[in-house]
Amino acid sequence: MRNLPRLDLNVLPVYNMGYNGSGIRISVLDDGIEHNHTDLRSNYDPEISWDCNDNDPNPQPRYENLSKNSHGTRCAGEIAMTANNHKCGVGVAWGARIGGVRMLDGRITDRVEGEAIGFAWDKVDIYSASWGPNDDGKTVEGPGRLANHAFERGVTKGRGGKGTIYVWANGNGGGNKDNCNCDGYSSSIYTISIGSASQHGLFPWYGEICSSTLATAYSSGAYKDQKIATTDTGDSCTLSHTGTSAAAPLAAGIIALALQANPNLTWRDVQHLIVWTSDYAPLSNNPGWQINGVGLRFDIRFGFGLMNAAALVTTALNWTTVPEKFTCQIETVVYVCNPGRCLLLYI
Ligand SMILES: [Ca+2]
Ligand SMILES: [Ca+2]
Ligand SMILES: [Ca+2]
Repeated sequence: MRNLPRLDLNVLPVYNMGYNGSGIRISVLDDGIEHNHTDLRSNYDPEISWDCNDNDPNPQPRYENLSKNSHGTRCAGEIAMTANNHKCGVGVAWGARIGGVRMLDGRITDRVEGEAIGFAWDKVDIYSASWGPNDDGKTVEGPGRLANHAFERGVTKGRGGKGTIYVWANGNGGGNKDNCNCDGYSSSIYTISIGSASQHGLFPWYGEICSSTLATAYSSGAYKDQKIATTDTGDSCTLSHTGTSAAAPLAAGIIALALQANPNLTWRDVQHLIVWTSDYAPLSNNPGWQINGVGLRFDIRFGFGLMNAAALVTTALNWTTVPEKFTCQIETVVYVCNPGRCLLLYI
């Protein structure tokens, strides 16, 4: 393990401060959740769970074979595995309530997305989503009318008006030169777009670049690098959860710790806090970091750096709420010039 950067998201100091996500409700929008899993069942929250694919209240995954449709169960475990029960591991927010919406195991329409993104919006604090448009390097797609409506309702009315938090994986299409700027879910202002870093603090082969990447969490990297340990279907455990799919739920768990510490945080506060407290240092071996206008380091692969739970929670405890979102519109000015004379057009 020599020469490795700091290999954690700095959550242990937060547990010592007494926070474990208790009281926070998180919903994983995915291919289902094995809610009777030994390491999930005590934190499972049926009120915020639903099956959009079969239109019933039970989001249990479909068992065609055990490894298929395990994605949602794996993501849920990272967030809220039970502590000290000799099973699998410990979720980042092991005291939080975890639910799931089964929505990826069928035809994915705007109706399904809108239903999932808005399911139990008056109860859910954080949604975690690790999906998006095809990662083929040639798809430009974003939320449709119903999905957008659900996002907007979440940030304006969710959490008693403070705004629901949407955590989004920024994609695994790096091998196809896919770019998350073309993914309207991860680049939405309403979502917190999370990239990944390998155990060596390097940008993984599957990672996507885009300006909307807000921060980074650890995940798989090159062939021999470690992957993420979590719950798996069939009441089992895995050591091989991979991709940005595995990074975003870690971020969702960290945010749950901050929401418990300071329940007054708005959806915009959470974004600002991540910007100010994420770490450049563990990822500094990657070339390409820039310094932005307020002096923070930023990179289109890692956003503002590796998430730091202790820094996030400590800063959240003494935080002044940022102003509400406002929209600026500027007029585009075009000069049309002929020899000797220019016309000014406002568009
Ligand atoms: Ca079902
Ligand atoms: Ca456990
Ligand atoms: Ca993508």
